[in-house]
Amino acid sequence: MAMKTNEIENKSVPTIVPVEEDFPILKTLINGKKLVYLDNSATTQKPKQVIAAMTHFYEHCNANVHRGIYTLSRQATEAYEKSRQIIADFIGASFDEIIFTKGTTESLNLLASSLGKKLQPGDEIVLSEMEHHSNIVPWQQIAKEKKCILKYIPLTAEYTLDLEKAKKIINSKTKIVSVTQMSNVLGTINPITELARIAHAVDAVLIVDGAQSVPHLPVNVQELECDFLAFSGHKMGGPTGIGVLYGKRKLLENMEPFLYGGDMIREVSFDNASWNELPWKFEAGTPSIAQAIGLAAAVQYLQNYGMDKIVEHEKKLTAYALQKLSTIPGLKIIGSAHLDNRGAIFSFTLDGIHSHDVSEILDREGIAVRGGHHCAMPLMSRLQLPGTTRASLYLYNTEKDVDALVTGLKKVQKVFA
Ligand code: C6P
Repeated sequence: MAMKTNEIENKSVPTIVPVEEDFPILKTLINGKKLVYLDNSATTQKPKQVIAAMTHFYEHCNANVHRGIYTLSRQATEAYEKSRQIIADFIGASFDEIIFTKGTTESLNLLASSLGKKLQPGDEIVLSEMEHHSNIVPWQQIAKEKKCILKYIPLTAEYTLDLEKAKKIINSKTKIVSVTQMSNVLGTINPITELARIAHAVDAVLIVDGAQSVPHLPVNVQELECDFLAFSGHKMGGPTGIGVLYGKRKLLENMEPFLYGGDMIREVSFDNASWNELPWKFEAGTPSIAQAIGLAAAVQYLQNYGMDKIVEHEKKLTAYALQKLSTIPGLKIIGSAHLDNRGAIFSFTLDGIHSHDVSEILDREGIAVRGGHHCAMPLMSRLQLPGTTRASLYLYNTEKDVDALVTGLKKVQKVFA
């Protein structure tokens, strides 16, 4: 028998301990070894609750949204829009300030395209040296098109942002400041509220790339004082193909749409069109409906577990991992040693061994890590590194996983000895 749509979002189960039980894939054998999944910055594994919410949607409620008058379409619309409210509440935003996109990349492209329309020659856009390509390339393109100037906040020797330099770089010509809240390479957590105040003092907008922070930290857009926040569902236990752009209502109201087509319009004639209200003005075409429902289930899963508990768990693991990794001769951590301003992302180099070789040999042990430039080539060139090996942890990782990594790295060193 079909469930009512509102049961989709409400049926998420209280946390089962240990949390690993919720993630079926973690039982998988890779090369005969139990999977040790340490590539959570790339994407996270999905709890049963998310898989069940999406299966339930497809089995009982699948229809297009905002179009049909029939029951199934109304149920799909209700579930989709309820998901938006769950996500809005999660980050302290309002319903109409949450735009569903494909992910962080699309959210940032939306901003570059839409805010870019209003830029004038000579206007300045300020980024940081630790940005992912998604928060560099769209701005480079707009800067070229509009003859604007790109500037970068440099790093300190501690792999944090140099705020004193930021205060000088951000000036009356600055229109946009766009920075990551947590670096996907260094793990550094940036002082967003301080940057927001610096940006607002010169009437610039502050955009936050939350791809790595929203899954791991309690994030509240009011407390951050940011104007926009971009993040991806798949990095927080949700499915791929869904992400979020939060924007302050007043700013979104004054922005032009990014994509044009069905659903984002109010009226269309042969010569002209007018736009739908927020948030649908920015959602052209059939959206990722099941994915939005899956993301809401992921948010509920994280809320049930507790974002504070995630912070606490990852802090303990970070202290443990930093200590254990420091026992490996020839291993250099590329990131801060201070627990206060870093997440559970560990980039490192191993003397004389390429990061791709490290990843490949670890894979033989069932350990998944990422090697290379991590889509942050400018940062790598700034650090004068060809790449790093990166282990990134999440709520289901344990000290045992860190031990497996350390044992695996010692094996890598033996292969190259
Ligand atoms: N970083 C990593 O392995 P998408 O691909 O749109 O979901 O997210 C892009 C993105 C934007 N900003 C930051 C800080 C990111 O870390 C990412 C994704 C992955 O580090 C894949 S390259």
